[in-house]
Amino acid sequence: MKKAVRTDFKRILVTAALPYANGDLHLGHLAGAYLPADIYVRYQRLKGRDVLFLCGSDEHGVPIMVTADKEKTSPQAVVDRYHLRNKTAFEAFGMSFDNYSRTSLPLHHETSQEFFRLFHRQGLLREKKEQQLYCEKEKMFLADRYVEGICPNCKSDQARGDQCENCGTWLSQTSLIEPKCKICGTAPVIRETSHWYFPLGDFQSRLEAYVGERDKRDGWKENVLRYCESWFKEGLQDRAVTRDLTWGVKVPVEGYESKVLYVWFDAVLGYITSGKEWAAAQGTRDRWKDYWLSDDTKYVAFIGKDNVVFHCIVFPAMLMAWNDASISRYVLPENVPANEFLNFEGQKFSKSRGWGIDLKDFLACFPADPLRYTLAVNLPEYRDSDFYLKDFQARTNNELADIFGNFVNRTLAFAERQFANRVPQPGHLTDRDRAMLETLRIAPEKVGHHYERYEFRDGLFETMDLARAANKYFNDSEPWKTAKDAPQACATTINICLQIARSLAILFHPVTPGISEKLWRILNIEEHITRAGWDSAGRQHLGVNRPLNKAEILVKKIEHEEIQKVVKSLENNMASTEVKNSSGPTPTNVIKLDDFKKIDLRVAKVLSAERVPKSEKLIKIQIEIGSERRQIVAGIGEHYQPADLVNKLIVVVANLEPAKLMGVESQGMLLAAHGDGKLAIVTLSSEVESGSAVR
Ligand code: B3M
Ligand code: ZN
Repeated sequence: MKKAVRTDFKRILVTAALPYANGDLHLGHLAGAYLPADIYVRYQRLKGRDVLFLCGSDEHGVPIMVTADKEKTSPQAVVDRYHLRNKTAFEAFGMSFDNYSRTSLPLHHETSQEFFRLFHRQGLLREKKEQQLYCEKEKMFLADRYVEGICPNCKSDQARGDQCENCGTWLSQTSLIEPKCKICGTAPVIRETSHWYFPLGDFQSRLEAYVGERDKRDGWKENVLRYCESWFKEGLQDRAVTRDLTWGVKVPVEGYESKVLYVWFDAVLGYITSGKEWAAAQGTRDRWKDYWLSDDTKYVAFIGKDNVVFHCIVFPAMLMAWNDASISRYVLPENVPANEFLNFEGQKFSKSRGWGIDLKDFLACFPADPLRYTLAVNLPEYRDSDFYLKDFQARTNNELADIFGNFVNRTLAFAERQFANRVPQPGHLTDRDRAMLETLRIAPEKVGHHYERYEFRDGLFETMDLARAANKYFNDSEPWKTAKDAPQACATTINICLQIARSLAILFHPVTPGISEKLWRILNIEEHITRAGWDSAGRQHLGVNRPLNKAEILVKKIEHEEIQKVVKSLENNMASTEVKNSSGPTPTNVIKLDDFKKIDLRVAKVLSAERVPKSEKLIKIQIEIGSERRQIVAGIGEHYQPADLVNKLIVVVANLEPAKLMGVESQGMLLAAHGDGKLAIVTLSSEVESGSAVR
């Protein structure tokens, strides 16, 4: 069943996650939170709604301190640099924030301390003594990411003091196995310290009710609901909201002068600060309250999937706690449309491996709109998705240029040649004309229906479909023929096509604002496009005889060489990070070649395979390793059919101690790649003898 969306509100408040000012934005960030937020906001503004769109830099937290240590500079210098860079890149990308703030502002420190003070005064926060890791060499407690070690849950060796990125588990740092100080690499000791805790657990039932009710009212995304459910199922716990660090918002309580607020405590409040800063800059100091402190506001918080718990659970609980204790009442998110992740050319973006493209580098090569279009088509709305450079080129050339651009160019060329570059007077309407106008009439509603529901891919698809229909209408109407033998019919066709061009400018505006505004100028319309209004795209607005401006190519195609240039710079990036990485400190998880050689990897040929009875996962496989026969059992049954395996050349660990799986003996283990719920066994593509060694 389709879920409802809430429409009974006066204003819309939209926030997009505050990016850390600790690195450059890359394309993955844009697909997660920023582009969807911008499409939504631009659409709502076209609908004539009162929207406030806020963002800013998240400038606290340990990673920023680590960067500063590494560069032998101050955290402030680091955030100054990246704040400016990210703000500039966002502007070039066409983000239409009303304000882009930063959390190192004194105004923000005041906002955060106000929240903390109120909670503290109310007796809501609990002070606890606890054991923390302390580095005797650096003379400091190793909060959060200052410590790394082995995850007690999944055994990944890159778990950090607050979280294991591999399995997503929230960790208490003393549970890390073999912890090491991130700065000096030595093993820390345990020392006692005290911290303030927010009683998140006390809010569990209210939070569950909140999520359920908002979902009913505004149709939350399934992925977001699932994350919330799993948090609720585990049971919410008290969370420490202070840290033994020097960079951040000072804890406004006696005896805590040397501590700061936990970065997530202050970061979510950065949205509120951004509103305050905006209002002050407008000369209307209190106007932020119209949005933040009003029941008539619909608040939508756009984020990436890794931030769900903070926005659907922690932040609402903080706002509930504030509202319980104060006469001013903050609006809670009506919806938190979180996207999954975008990969780049089939792999995760990774700064350390130099994999991926920063926004500013990309925009140095290409304009923003084709990028916005390609990202919008591939948004990871329900599952992780991919950005491929080839796809970027194909989408730009075959869709944006060949469908939308081409339709507009042909129409304008006809208007210029046949009708002195004016909107011609239409004549009698044929069935085809009427059908086209009907398609046009319902288009804004169709696209808008999806945008209201945060279904941006579908909305864009409908938009491009209108351009497709328009191209077909142009072809079927054959104006190049009617120009000669039925000028009235030709005038009708071109009039309708010009009307559609105007409509397309409006309907594409949320995704490709630059292209739309260019088309708007060519159509010589004075009124600002946002004023024209979304719904007007269903009607014919261009008056007969209105003069048009000189046409220009609407969408420039992307040449193969331009793509190659990007591929080259990507390769250079990777090469230089490899050099950097290899000259850096020795990772703690290296093994000796001799250790590796102990593992006897062999090519094996699959002779036969069958499922282990009563198991969905296990497949029993008979293999041949040279002249030897063996049986192995592998947990690949959810990904492979036994028949798919026969005759495949696979790689097995031949000297693994035999084990029993569901009572069936396994004499070895096959190699398979695991990732994101997918699994692929390692197979050899060219013939090698079974029994060959793999090194
Ligand atoms: N800075 C994490 C991130 O950039 C964090 C978001 C804060 S939102 C208040 O993904
Ligand atoms: Zn883990």
